[in-house]
Amino acid sequence: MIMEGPLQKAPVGLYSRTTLDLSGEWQYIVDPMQEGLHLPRKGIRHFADDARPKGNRLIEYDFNYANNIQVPSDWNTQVEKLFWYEGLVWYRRTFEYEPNNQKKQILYFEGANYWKRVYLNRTALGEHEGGFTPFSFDVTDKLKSGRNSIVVAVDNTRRSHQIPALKFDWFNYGGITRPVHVFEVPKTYVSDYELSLQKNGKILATIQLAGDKPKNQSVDITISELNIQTSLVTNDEGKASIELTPQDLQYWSPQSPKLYNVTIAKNNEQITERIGFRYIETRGPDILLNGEPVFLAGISVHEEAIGAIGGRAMTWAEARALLMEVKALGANYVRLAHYPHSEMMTRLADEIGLLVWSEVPLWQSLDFDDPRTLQTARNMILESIDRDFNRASVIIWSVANETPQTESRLSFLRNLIDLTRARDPSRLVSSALDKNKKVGNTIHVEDPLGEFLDVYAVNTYEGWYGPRTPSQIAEVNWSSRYNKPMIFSEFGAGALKGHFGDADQRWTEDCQRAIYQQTLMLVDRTPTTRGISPWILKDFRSPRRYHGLYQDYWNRKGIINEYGQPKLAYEVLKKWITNKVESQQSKAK
Ligand code: GCB
Repeated sequence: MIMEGPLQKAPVGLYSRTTLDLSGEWQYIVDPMQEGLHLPRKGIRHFADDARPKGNRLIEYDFNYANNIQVPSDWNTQVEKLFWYEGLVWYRRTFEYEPNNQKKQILYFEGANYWKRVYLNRTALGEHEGGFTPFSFDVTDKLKSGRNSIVVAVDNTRRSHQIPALKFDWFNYGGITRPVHVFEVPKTYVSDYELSLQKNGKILATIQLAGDKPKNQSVDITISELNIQTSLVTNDEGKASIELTPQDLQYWSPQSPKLYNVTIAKNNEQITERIGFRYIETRGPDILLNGEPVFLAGISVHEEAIGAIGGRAMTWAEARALLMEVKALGANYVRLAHYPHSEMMTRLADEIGLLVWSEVPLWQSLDFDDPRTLQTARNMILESIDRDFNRASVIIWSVANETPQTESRLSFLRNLIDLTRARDPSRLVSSALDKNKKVGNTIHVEDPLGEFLDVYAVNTYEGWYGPRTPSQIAEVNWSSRYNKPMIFSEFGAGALKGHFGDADQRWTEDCQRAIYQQTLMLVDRTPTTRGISPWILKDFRSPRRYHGLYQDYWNRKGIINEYGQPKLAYEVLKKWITNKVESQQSKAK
């Protein structure tokens, strides 16, 4: 059922606003029969209504007697009996609030997996689909003075028209996995601002106002360190744009992740945040960062905390721990696989200097013929771009991973690529391709999707999934019909930490190391390679990894295990990446 709801494009700049953070204890009710979604009917009232029963009416649920759960959280790693649960769970939280009636109030979710319906004070606000992007509601006039109650129905059931669909190789953590906030903005407010460096060295700045009177308003942009202070006036659409000419701009790069304080201000609102400026483009097989060729040397990372439990809820400390592991390899790049990671991750990447590949969870087989799937994919990429447009670290939008080469998939992804480019011409578009043609020992990239990408990526598991032994990777070569940059977006092998043996013996650290050694030589002899992000930093939970001895529902392709302990392949990769990044820097000098 589609609810009518004031689902808004989430205002950007969350981390620069003062918010009431609703993290903490919520109550939850597990609803495997989906009873709570039914409209009120005799005897049962739907769970959005958390009022006390009147008279002798039978109500067979009560949030006040429900167990507590932390938000942000996934329910799987917090509640033992919900470890494997996929279905509907109701969350409730009450809080005191005094709305300022001169302002608008926004209820903002950083992310919850997968489908949600949100109620405030017993009124349905709307629904949202997709597990990894923010969504928000204008709750002005709906928030009361005093006690308020939010109820969220969250359902992580896998369905064929969803993204991802029925199968994927990571854990389907359900719940309100990212923080929830209430904040206030003026009646006319800054809903978006975007600053990006152009090839001509100027910064294109666009500001969008929304609310009551967005037209003909004066807004200021200040970047003191660059001697920029300017006033603009919004047009009939509430928008104002300008090209700024910075003096002595220090470009953002992984070696020098310079961020500037940028202030956007209008009469009754001021937002300050830190933004870096860099320019990314391709030329033939090269990727150029600020006009200089760059090799993207890094690794793939799932958003799962280091430690025995794993889990999806990310704290700053957990996010930092993951990205510092990437930095410790000497890397300048990270592939945030296979879905938009939390905003903390991209903000940290800005701060510590990592170029980012950001992806939407279009993974292998989806229902490319279902118009609902396309609509969801379009929303996901837009929500992702809206959130991260100002992150200098993000240079690539990846629209899909290993999708089958069919007609319907091609037109689906072309639609998505066109949308991505139209929305954000300042970044590169890529995808990890699948099923490349093998002729003898040569693997040839012919996927027609490659024609529509700026950078194409391939995943290769020679030595692991194929019949070859690690040493036989030496026979393999890659070629392509595209004169574009190529990234080896995945390669690797499963190894159980502490299990040693022969290089040909599966699950040993020795075998994983041999596959890394051989595949890195393959990377070196493939002339158009401009990046690597082997699979993967850390062992991660996956329901598809059944082997009782070696896996126990963990994908063991990490170069560190779940506790962060390195396997033998770690040093091989670290050495390769460090040399690559250092030789690139010395060439640039
Ligand atoms: C792949 C997928 C990735 C899997 C990996 C594996 O090709 O892109 O999501 O986890 O292989 O371990 O099989």
